[in-house]
Amino acid sequence: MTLDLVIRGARVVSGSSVATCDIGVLGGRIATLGTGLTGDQVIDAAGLIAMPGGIDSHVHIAQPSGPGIEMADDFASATRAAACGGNTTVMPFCLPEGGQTLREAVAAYRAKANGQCLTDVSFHLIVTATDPVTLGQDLPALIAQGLTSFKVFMTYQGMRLSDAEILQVMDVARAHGALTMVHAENEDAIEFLRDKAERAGDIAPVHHARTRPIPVEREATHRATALAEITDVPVMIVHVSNGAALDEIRRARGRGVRVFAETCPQYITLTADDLDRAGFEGAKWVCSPPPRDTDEQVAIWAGLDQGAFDVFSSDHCPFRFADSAGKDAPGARAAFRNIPNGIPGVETRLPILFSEGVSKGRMSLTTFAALTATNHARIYGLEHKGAIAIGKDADIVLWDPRARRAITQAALHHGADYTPWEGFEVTGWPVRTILRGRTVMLDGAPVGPPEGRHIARACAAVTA
Ligand code: DUC
Ligand code: ZN
Ligand code: ZN
Repeated sequence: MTLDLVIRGARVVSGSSVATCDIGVLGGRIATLGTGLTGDQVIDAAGLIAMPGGIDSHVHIAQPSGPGIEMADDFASATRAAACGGNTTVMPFCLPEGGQTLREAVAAYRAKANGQCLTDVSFHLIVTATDPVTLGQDLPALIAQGLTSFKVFMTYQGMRLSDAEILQVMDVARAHGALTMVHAENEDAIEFLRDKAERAGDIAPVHHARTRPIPVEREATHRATALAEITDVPVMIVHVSNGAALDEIRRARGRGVRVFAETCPQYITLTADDLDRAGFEGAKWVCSPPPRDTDEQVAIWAGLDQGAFDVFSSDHCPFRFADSAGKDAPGARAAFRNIPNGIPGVETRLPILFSEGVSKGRMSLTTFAALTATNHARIYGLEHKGAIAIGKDADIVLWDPRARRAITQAALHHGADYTPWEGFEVTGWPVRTILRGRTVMLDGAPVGPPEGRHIARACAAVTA
């Protein structure tokens, strides 16, 4: 057997083991692991760490975001940034807009992505309607086509579902074997606090964080897990930002509810003080749930240490600061209510966790691989992804664990015009990303052409 590619001499992170060996690739799949392998192409990876390519199961790309607000990334720029950050698969959302059906939305997102992507792509759905066609026809058909997970929102007028509606959606998930992801924040409480803040003239970006305090998320997290318990389905609580919400998840698990939990870089590195910068600058850190404080960072780290989190995603949701802070501000758009919620992070997720976790001795290489790739594949049903193992897609990222750098906007590849981590020092950086055996990033530069594929998924971890 002549191998197409041999990656020679890296420390290979495979399942629960780390060993120095060669990886042999044939036809885009991992064919063998061993020593002394030869092949048509050989990559000398001595001194590097080979990890499963990152899977970012929570990104927003080219998603409509309100009147006059464009997302900063299309599929070309987002997947370019993803590949440069060590990822081989991203999982964006299909959000129906302007009366579209879910099926029409999926077709539209696929069209936007076709031929543009440097990484593989597998879509989730966002369910914002519970009419009979959506629940009775579209959702079942799309699940059968491999879109086996969907997000529901408990917040945002126009997107939020009531508890009754969430129960209906979860019931469809149960009947057809899909996974429900929940954005857990109590909209009524936010609206109450936001109105009060506005009446007091408190419209600066920091009031975004102050009007979404921890109880808003804690209460909704409890409710989401209770709704999952009532319908007897697994649930993924996305972007958990604090210890009290995580405690609700622990308690639900204690009752036997199958609750998966996700956290993100912003909740271990940023705080609400970042939104409290001079003028309108704090808008660069507006995301939901908002970053909290250093005590909550400690609580999230404790969760990571204890295995309470299943996945670590970016929640990449990029906007251009210039669009908010441009000639219209300060004015109506300067009010925190009108700042689009979301920050860019698909390119910085892995370096931040590698540096803060692995390089600082808080996290093993195998836990890092689980949180950034393996668990995403297992939970969302990416059968051929997420591990360096024979038969899996040859999706591999090579890390230089000694590389030290400061994150800077100038060196990133996303469409946003800033990074919330400007100047953040990291140790460890991905130097080569390989998608199905082909290099898509080398030494920080994307390598074309964009040959990323749509990946349909088997049923998510609903039977696990
Ligand atoms: N929730 C997300 O998951 N992403 C961006 C905005 C939001 O509220
Ligand atoms: Zn959300
Ligand atoms: Zn999101």
